[in-house]
Amino acid sequence: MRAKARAHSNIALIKYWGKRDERLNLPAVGSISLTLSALWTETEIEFSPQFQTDQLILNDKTASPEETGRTSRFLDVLRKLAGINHKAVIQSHNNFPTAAGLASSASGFAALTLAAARALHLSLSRKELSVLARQGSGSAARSIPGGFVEMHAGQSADGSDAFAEPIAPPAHWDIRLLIGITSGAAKKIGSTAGMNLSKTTSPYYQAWIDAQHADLTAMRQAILDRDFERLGELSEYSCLKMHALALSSNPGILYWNGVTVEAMHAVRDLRRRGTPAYFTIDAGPQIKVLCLPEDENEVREMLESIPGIREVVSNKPGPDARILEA
Ligand code: 2P0
Repeated sequence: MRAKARAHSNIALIKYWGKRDERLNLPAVGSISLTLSALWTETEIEFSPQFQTDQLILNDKTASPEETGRTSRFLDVLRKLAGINHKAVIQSHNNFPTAAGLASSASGFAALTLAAARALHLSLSRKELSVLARQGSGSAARSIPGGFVEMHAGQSADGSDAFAEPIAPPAHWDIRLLIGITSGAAKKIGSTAGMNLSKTTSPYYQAWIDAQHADLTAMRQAILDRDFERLGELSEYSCLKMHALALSSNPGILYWNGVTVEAMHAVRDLRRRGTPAYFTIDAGPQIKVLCLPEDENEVREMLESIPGIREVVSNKPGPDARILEA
């Protein structure tokens, strides 16, 4: 009972921030993301009656009890579905720094969902896989499909309608997303804790929820129309609103470092000089820049010229999560 899967990370263009149910990890808002070509997780899992406990090995090191516990609780959901109680050994590799705002939980839980479902001989639709991945991590639901993806917040109490599906496949539109790495350190406050703090303390939380529908509708259309300026403007707008929510929590949550802020200004300077480039930032200090293929070199040079940017990773729209071995 063994399988190996690869899932690519994703970056939200219209952000998810806030949960309507913590136990089932149901998002309070829908979101729209781009699956990334260059960042992925490969996960191999084996279930066996011989294993006494679940064992998680992350990038060749035994994971912390917290990480192993979260993975174990997630596997319990799949074990229950399959009617199998075997423990598992999980080996997972990211080709990028873990937990620094590069959505390792997105690709990680998506790859784990796919590999574990196959190893347990569960026959599931892409929708069912996305519903399951969500229970590991909200953004993981969006890493089951490739290309341009929409996550539905859903309305049901059981979460069966809170899943992600493609808006358009990777070949629909060649846009680029460059990631400027400003720090390799783990983030200080995780997304789940940050979202809960915003929900319970930010005076702007309800306004954020109320405005999301319009942003999702506009972004869906921008993607279908291949309107890059619109996609970029909406991405920057949603990103800054999400960070305004984090900043207005009590105590305020600040995910940026100085380099992040320098880079935001540099992207806007480039735009003033005529190059359509737009930033987005997640729950960490990395800067992500959206641009068209013909402007990729210019954007890369701009990012590399900012002191404190250690590395720039270029992405195109990435593929669906898939089984590598079974
Ligand atoms: C997003 N983020 O839409 C938002 C924007 C980060 C900033 O989803 O608690 O790891 O596991 O559901 O998915 C990152 O949070 O959070 C995230 P949980 P997740 O990409």
